Amino acid sequence: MINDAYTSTNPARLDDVVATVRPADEAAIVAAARRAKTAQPAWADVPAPVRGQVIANISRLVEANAEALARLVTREIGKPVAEARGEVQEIVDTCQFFLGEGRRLYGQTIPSEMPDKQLFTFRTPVGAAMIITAGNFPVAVPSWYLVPALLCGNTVVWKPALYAAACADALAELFVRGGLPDGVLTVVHADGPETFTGLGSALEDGLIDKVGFTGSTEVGRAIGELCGRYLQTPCLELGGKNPMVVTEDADLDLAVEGALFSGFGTAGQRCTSLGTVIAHEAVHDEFLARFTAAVADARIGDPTQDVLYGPLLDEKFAAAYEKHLGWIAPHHRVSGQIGRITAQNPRAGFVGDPATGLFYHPVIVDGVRPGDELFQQETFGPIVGVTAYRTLDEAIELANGPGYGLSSSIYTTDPTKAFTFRRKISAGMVSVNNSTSGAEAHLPFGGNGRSGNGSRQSGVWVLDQFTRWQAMNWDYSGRLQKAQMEVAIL
Ligand code: UN1
Repeated sequence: MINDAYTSTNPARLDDVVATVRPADEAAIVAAARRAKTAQPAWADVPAPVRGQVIANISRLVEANAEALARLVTREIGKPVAEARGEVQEIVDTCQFFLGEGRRLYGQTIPSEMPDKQLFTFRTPVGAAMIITAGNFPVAVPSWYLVPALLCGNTVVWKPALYAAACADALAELFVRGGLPDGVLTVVHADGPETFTGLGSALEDGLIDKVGFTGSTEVGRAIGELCGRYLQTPCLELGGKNPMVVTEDADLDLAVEGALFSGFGTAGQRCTSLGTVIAHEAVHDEFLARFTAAVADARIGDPTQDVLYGPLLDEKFAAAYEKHLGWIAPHHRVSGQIGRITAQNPRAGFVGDPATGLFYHPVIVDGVRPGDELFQQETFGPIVGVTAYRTLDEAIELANGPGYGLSSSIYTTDPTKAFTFRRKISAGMVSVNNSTSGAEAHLPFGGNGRSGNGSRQSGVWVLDQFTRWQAMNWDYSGRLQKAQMEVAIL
């Protein structure tokens, strides 16, 4: 497999080849790691404000090339162009946040328990990082790693998803043009098995000091185990089964809008996509009726047009999603058609020609229960479960049930319910009267349980992923003062 070229195709027009790459073997991955490790000390010697200037250059270049990059995202992974533009904006937002951090990267001065002695803390770069990313956000989510990692003085080997190879190359080119010296950022295109063995060898040889991974819980667990062997804590951003609670006092139209966007936007292929709506029994039927009507009205199809969603990411994701459709059980109530949109299984008002790409019907499944796979597992496709609850405690128990813990949301006009939900939900992110997806780029992003290992990306919090705290003490008393042994109590 590794010597075969990989072709990345447009999922909306499968005969459109976007890129052809030759996946790297294990030795090439180790060589890239060695290159990053070798380049790192000189990059760390560049003053942080100057590294911040490079991030500023990157930001300007991304802005100047925003439309072309957004169009490429749409072409390579089928994301509707309005969303793709938002994704590119998310890179700019990330750069804007961190370019100023180059002039901060604050440490602390701390009093000593002894006279004539001063304590300090410094943030030090971790070293060489290997960043492995999914292709559903082929440029924004990688930038969440690359920008802070580079700003903090680390070098990076970036292994993007093969099906998003062209987007990765385009983004990396803008980064390098922004002023990164040779070896500071290397893109490696590789299949999963070679990435895993290559990473293992690089860790064994001491060439990689930090791993960042965004992808499935299953692969994240394997990477976590591998890193643990080398006493490393990777940054793991994994799946989600994100719940939305709709209380009896909620604004139902707002809740429907949120469910439509986070359940079916991006064809449900965000880690923050809505998994299950948990609606109070008093509003369940009304919510379901309005939600079903909104979905029936939605435009789906050609992602270069104004559509709610386009195709699934690639053939592999489409095949996996078809298996997940098999989780629909006899006790479920399904509205509308299911499966691939074809001439035999058409959708009224479909935009474009369904035969050209990987287009799927939106599916609402009412009556999901905790015993169902559909209730417990991430589906990564345009399918949303609905269930009813009686008490808020029951709703929260249902919301926590699957054991993920990335994003969550509650629609309510009652602040007590909102704050109770915030306190009792096990999730890294909580929205009130807003959808589960669409996190802003300067808040901590990450999850609990099956969604990750507690690491947080974005904002100042990610600095703790890409720097280590170094403590320093400076004794200017001219004698040996011993901590804990000579504190004078007045
Ligand atoms: C992902 O799907 O990996 O919050 C990230 C959101 C986006 C990021 C999703 N800003 O929906």
